[in-house]
Amino acid sequence: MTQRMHPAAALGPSPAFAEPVVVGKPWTPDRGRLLALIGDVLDSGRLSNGGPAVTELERRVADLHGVRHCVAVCNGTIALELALRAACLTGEVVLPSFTFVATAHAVRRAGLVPVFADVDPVTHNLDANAVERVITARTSAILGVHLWGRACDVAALAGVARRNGLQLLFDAAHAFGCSHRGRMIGTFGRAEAFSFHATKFFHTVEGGAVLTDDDEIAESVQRQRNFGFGPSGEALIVGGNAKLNEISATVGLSQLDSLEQLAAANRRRYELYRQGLRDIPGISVVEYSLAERLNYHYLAVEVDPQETGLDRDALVDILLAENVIARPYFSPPCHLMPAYRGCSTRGLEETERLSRRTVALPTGPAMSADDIHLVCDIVGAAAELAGRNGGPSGRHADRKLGRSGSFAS
Ligand code: T4K
Repeated sequence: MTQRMHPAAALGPSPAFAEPVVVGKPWTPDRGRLLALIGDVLDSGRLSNGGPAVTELERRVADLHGVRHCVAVCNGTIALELALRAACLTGEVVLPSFTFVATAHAVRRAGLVPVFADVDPVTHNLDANAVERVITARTSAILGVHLWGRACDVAALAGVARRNGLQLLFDAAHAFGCSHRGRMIGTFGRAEAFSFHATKFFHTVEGGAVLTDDDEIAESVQRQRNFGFGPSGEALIVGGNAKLNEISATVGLSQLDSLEQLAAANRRRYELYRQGLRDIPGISVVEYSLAERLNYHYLAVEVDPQETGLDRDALVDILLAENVIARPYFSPPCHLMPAYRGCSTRGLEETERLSRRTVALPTGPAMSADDIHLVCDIVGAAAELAGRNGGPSGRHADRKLGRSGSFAS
């Protein structure tokens, strides 16, 4: 636990936080109960291959999201890849570049060609007009990403898909327990893929799932995850091993009753950040629609270098020196990573702008109110000093502030 300090002290020679505070610190509700449940799994002797914990997890996650099928797998990247394969796509898939690179990897790993379309500057999600501009005769699907747990413009994307004869799928890695217009994310498009990674709102340490109302997709993902086996035990297709194990499923089950409590705790932290950052010029916290069910798991902030006086990377460095490990998500965007050299880089202006400006700050139950006040104080003091020293460029601000993170006088 951190002692709250005056920002001037926080930006002094020693870091404001004695220990690093991170984005995505894994959460489990009750360690004693969890360890007892894991003990039961070990005692049962059934550790994998579709045991009772995975089956129960699938049923409860499907019920929670109001969807016919939840097929649990070993991680979110594979969930997406298997969903894309199950949809029998060909050629090109349109997706955002402003996402975690796993989205693009899943497309490539499924033998498809990723074509990046720009995102909306306000929602950070795929811009339906930009999608329409990159569709060709080879396009077979649109893959939206509900970034930060905020839903894509599902209706607009569905319209584009319908007009062009395309399938629509979603990467819902950030959106567990979130709704869109009162309907749970997980029920849109032909299928949605979730990540249950340790850093996510709901986790199974590693894990993921495909949620779908489509029986064919569910059956295909079930086969693909288990060596292609059909009901007879013979391999009907060339499958792999993408199974979730019983201990991971148990970690997930231990959280399911506490998700509302966690979302409420995250929301309180979101409000504290909003208040604490409200008066700092050029710093804006992503907005959530309070009418929706949300997990408030990501505290994403945009930094306007002209107004703030320092750029996102300079701010990340200053926070780092204070032991605040902020994450410049998603930077670089997928299309600028070496793995995607050769993909079209045109028309991605908003993506590139956001990837220079956006940063995720630590939140979640491990962050106390005092911790959040302190992070806000650091951001405020950094912006104030950068503003006083007059430089909108990160490098300029950096010189003024000192690379060590303590402010040079
Ligand atoms: N689609 C989207 C939109 C995604 O965001 C992701 C994953 C996927 C698909 C793929 O799902 P998975 O295949 O991962 O299930 C992290 C996560 O590893 C990744 O799951 C997540 N998105 C992404 C946004 O963040 P990195 O490379 O930033 O991870 P890392 O190890 O640097 O950790 C991030 C932070 O979490 C650090 O501040 C440290 C903290 N952390 C992490 C772990 C694993 C902990 O405190 N404890 C831990 O055990 O990717």
